Amino acid sequence: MREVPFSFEIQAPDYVPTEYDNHIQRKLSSMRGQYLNQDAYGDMLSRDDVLLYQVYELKRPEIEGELLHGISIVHPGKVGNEYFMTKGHYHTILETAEVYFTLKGQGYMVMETPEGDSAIEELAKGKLLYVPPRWAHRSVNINPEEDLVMFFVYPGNAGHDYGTIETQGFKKLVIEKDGKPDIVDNPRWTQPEGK
Ligand code: S6P
Ligand code: ZN
Repeated sequence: MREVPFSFEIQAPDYVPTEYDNHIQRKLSSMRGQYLNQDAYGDMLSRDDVLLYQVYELKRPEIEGELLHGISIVHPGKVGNEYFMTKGHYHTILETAEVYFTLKGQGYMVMETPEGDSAIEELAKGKLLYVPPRWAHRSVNINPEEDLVMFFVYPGNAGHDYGTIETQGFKKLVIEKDGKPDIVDNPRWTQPEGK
């Protein structure tokens, strides 16, 4: 791993970085239990294990002081009426933030805290989103035609905690209603204990 400054390019139209170390491809089968409409999920999976999103990461030491960074690409589509989205996670070290800069497409970042606070911010080309420490985050692509492409950067020691979200999802869901995105309560979600 290089210990000298380096640079690379992230260019339209596909925004795949000219340098990367890991290429993660998350398919429908890795999202079991995440979409509200389980029948639609099962039907879709029986036809094809669709590619939902991809992440290109540059490898850096996972220690305080380093910055992990790369590109995430969420493809367009829906499971039932719920848009394609990332799994979503808390950082293992809760007190670590993250920055997302949208390069292409349209979507929402769905966020919440362990105390049950919830927030949703629009993602659109040219917009920068700051996700403060303690906020779990999931990106959702609401454009039926286009990829949602974002550059992200976060502390090297942050780590990923997927378990909490896998268990109960996020408090809010982004679904399509009458041809438009709509934000609704997740009926599976419950207030965290003692909050
Ligand atoms: C990592 C950062 C992104 C996500 C990516 C995929 O902290 O938030 O790189 O990993 O957007 O989402 P997920 O929830 O599958 O890791
Ligand atoms: Zn993150």
